[in-house]
Amino acid sequence: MKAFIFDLDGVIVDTAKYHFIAWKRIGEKVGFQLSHEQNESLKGVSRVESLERILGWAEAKISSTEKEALLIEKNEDYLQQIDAMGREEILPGVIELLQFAQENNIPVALGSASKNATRILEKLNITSYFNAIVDGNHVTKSKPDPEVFLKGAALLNQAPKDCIVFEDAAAGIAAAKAAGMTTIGMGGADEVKTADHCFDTMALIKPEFIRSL
Ligand code: B16
Ligand code: MG
Repeated sequence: MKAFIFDLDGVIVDTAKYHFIAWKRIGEKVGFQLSHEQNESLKGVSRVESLERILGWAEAKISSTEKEALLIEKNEDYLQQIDAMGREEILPGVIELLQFAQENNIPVALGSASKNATRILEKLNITSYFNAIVDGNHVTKSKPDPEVFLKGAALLNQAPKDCIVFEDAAAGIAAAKAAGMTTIGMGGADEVKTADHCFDTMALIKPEFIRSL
């Protein structure tokens, strides 16, 4: 069977709501109200690029020192919320699919844009399910560039065509497609409808479906 590559935010756990709270506060600092739709478009986008987009929407011109300070402030705020998170926040069906992979010797990698990925996996106590971790600290180009997923496949010693990527964001689906991988869009948002297959939750993914791939 093929290898699995999991995105983190929006696939394993819904951290988008915490990013939203933290980015909203940063937006307010430059006199801007970040909308829910705008936050949706930041999914899978790196921290630095997210700030650039918010400053663009706000038409705010600030120095690189001020940008650096806002990035630190955003991350501290975000981490404070993440640290209060528990295993009950793992999305439905995730543990079952990770266990299925383990029982069937399917190699599993993480392919996330987040620089906080290892901290989040530790917090959720699921690090041991992953044979390889590629996150925002290991890539130079963010999604929709395929780098994060190609690195994951390489670490698993798998050909890209033999990898199945679980993603919740348009940028992530585009990245996985560019890598030549099978894509599974999670969460039911319109932006992931371009994926090869779509599921509202992982609890709906049955072993027969995985075997059919
Ligand atoms: P951090 P993913 C992405 O994670 C998030 O979707 C995106 O909203 C966030 O800006 C990015 O990680 C960077 O996160 O600030 O923790 O480095 O969906 O690729 O797992
Ligand atoms: Mg995501």
